[in-house]
Amino acid sequence: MHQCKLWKSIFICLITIACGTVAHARPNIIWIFSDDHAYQTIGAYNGRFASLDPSPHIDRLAQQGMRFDRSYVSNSICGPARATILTGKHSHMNGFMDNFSRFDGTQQTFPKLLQQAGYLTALIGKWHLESKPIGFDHWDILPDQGHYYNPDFINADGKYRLTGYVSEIITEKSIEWLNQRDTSKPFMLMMQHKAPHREWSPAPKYLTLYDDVTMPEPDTLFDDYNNRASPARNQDMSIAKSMTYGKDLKIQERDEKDAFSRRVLKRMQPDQIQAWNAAYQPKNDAFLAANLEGEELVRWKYQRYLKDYLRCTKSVDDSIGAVMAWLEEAGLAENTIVFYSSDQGFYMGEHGWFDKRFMYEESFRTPLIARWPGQIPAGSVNTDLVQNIDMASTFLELAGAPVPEDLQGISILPLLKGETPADWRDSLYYHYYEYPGHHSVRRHEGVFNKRYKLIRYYGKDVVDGEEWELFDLERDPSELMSVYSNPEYASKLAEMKTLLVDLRGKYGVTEENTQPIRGKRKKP
Ligand code: SGN
Ligand code: CA
Repeated sequence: MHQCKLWKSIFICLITIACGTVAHARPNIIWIFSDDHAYQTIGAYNGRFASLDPSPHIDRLAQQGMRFDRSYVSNSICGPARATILTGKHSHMNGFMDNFSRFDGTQQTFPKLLQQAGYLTALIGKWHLESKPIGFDHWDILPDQGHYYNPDFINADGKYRLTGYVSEIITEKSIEWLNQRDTSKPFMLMMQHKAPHREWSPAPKYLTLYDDVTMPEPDTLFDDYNNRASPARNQDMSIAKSMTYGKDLKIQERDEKDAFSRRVLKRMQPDQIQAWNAAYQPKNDAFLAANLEGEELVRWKYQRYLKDYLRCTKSVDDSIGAVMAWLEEAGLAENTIVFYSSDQGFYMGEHGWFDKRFMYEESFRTPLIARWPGQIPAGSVNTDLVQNIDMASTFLELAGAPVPEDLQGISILPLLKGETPADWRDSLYYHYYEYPGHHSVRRHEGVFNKRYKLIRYYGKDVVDGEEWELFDLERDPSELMSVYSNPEYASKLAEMKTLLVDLRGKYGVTEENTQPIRGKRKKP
């Protein structure tokens, strides 16, 4: 298999070199990645916000390309998702298991392999892997989480600050790099946005967008967490209890810990503060006068959260529009494959939550859309199980480069062409490690096969050290009723437990390699 792929790529190389078209035969790759972008909020995914037209440019990518409806992550949290994409391996194999980790940049990554294959590689925006990027001809990154307003960047020369809004700056930097790149080589650009990560600070021009709209609520905004294991109840990521007034909800009068001022306001310039206050103050005054309580208060928080979040994703969407316009103008729209994805999904009030981490659908799934005219059928939808471990193999195959045997994913190139191999995978493995940590989501692992999902919570603060859930997604798509103890599901449960053992074996999961290494890095 490996040898065959190697010969195929040598053959492609020889042909392209013989024709003198190295730069044009292989596609350019643009990986547009955002932070915490929930598929439910993307127009093309036809969720409850579609009528607001929240993402026209992302939707166009889907109209001209392929939308993946079963795209999942292997560990729903930022740094680990990014390390998985770079290495094509689950967290326990690449060593980056939670946001306390530090990426070992000496290991094999797909950008390094693309460089070896003659690609120019660039990384612009959020990185969040602590160590310096390796394998990029050009890199210009946000330190750690980055800031929305007047962000700092780090490049090979050091740290510096720019004035402006982060999504716009990342777009400008990407286009600037595209304009001055060495055009004799094909390129791979990772344009990685900070938005729409918490604390959801919108761009000045979108501060009042959606002011007149009422955001539709999810059915599970007031979930009671019955019929599930204890972690769903014991998390710290609810809109009702965990959202802060100052930083998250932008009510400066109730900013108990002065978090908003320290984190956001102190970086802003006078004109930015003025625009901010002009937009929020009247709405905040009305909120303070209303003295809301109970469910009404949760509903108000939900509205504020959703509006700010969608204002942030609007800037991400603009960025895609700008890059696509550049490609068109540069005559590269045909020979460039453009992907749009996010490091994981996010809760938009489902189960009463924000944040991610759980293996439940909203955070286990992540958007994935790809456009490559003439190669990917326009307007197509794929429902096969794909996972972020697959991207490295996909990029390498696209570049005609050898795909190392130790990658744990599978190239989705056949899927992109509309041809699902008969032996395509029918199940996925998941493992989340960051506990104790932000939002108090207990460690868990699980398996999923399109219909059934088995989750095993384990370790500290889990009842008796181990708790389980089994969901039948066909009957219970919102995952409100675990059937783990339901005798009707006894044989299904046995099958799923066997699947868990099998996938642990397949991916080399052991007790030893699933212990996160703590203490090497400051708190994220
Ligand atoms: C920060 C956020 C958390 C978030 C983590 C991880 N708190 O700590 O809400 O879960 O990042 O996010 S904040 O008050 O600092 O915004 S991740 O996307 O980087 O994994
Ligand atoms: Ca994230």
